[in-house]
Amino acid sequence: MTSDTVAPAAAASGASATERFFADKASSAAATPTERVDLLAREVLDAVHATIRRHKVTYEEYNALKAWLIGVGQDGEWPLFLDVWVEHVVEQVATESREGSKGSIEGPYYVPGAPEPSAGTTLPMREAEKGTPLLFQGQVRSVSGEPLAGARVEIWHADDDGYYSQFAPGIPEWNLRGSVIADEAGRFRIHTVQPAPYQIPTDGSCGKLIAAAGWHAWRPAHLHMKVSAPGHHLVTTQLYFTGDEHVFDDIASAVKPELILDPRPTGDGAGREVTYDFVLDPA
Ligand code: MBD
Ligand code: FE
Repeated sequence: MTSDTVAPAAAASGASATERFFADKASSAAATPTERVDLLAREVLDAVHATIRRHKVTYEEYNALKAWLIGVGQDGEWPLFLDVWVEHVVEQVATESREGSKGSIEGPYYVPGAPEPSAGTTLPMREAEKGTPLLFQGQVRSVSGEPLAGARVEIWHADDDGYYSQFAPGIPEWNLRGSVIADEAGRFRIHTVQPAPYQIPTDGSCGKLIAAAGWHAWRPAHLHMKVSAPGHHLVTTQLYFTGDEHVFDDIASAVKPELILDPRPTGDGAGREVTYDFVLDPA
């Protein structure tokens, strides 16, 4: 990724997520058994057919759908579409028997292999990174209460303009991304900046759907996290901020009450700090 000065273009973020998906995850698709594909494909199609009958869908509407579906692929926005409107239910089903910390969707903008921050536990950021400084700290424990020494806390989030590094142009490669190792007591401290509320790209096909349906494109400001330790289930989650206009009105339906932070001003008044502990289920 070049670090030029082009203004970030939102639709490019959706398309970059397609390349990212193929690089990391697409290969796992081949293993789905025939009976399972038959069952799931038939039920989804049955639901589509039932909707067409119930609402007497016209040829005009059918062709509008066709054009839109073709456009989603052309724009590279399938990962964006699926993660915004479908993933939250997959996440709910995948984690329903967990006792530890609540998870949330991964979304399209995770990149594996973020560096362990060199400047102590300050995330990589630009010299004049905009936004309120935020100290995020806590402890990683097992459901049994035992601290998990050396747990890995991965974090990635948007900048103060709502853009993610590696998905919007002009941002240094690992900006606001890091992988922090907890200490002997399972504790971690991460210095970053408060992310801004995030508007999903409005200039591609997902934006067209939002406009055509009269919806809004906003997600509340959020920190993405992956927390892991040997012998435990990895937790993928997101943390939000109390008072955010969209905290109960997330376009991606990915907020849970347990995931809302309430940071307080730091002693010097320059920033905010918050403590949040993670609890991992044994594998
Ligand atoms: C995001 O930043 C995000 O977290 C999700 C789930 C979808 C689109 C953009
Ligand atoms: Fe996000």
